[in-house]
Amino acid sequence: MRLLLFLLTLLSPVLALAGHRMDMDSMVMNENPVNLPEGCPKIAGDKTITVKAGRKFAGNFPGAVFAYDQQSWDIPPCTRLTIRFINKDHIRHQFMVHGLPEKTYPQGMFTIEVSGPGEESASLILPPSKKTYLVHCDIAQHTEHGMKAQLKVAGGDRDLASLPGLTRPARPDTYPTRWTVSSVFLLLLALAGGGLLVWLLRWLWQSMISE
Ligand SMILES: [Cu+2]
Repeated sequence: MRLLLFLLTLLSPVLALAGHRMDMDSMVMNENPVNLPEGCPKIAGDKTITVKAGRKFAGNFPGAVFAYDQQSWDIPPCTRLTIRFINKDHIRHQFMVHGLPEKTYPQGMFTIEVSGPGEESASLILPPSKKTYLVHCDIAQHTEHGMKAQLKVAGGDRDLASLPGLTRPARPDTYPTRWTVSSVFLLLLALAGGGLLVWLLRWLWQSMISE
């Protein structure tokens, strides 16, 4: 028994370290540094980008809570792109790309996820044609709150909407007045009330000066 306790004491720093490693856990889905997407005769080149994610990058954008440190990247076709994804927050964030060719990327997706703070790197080979891919964090409400970007290949085929600091929302956030029977009634009531008040004040004023 004593020997066991002694061994456990010796092992405790190792166990603590192992626990710490589990704190910062990360996940990569559909990494692809080798398979050429259809239409790419060879890997055109290698490129690495560093993407930071967290609350602190939302500061410049009104209404945003989370953001990446950059909202748009433009990469040549058939490039092997390595993404170094750094999560600065103490919660989970993702770098998720959509719309990739499904033959090479199941469900057209590529994802790096980090429960932060921490970082993870992974590579993918980009397709050959001019297209804009959606990049976002799929954790509930993170996209709506600003964690949205675009990855353009060969200049892209468009700009996505609602990119913090870059593009306008697809649907403007307006609050039009809807006229219903009850809203018209309330408006008339308010007008009548206002008229009554003015009449009452005039009556009071006149009765005061006539005294
Ligand atoms: Cu997130």
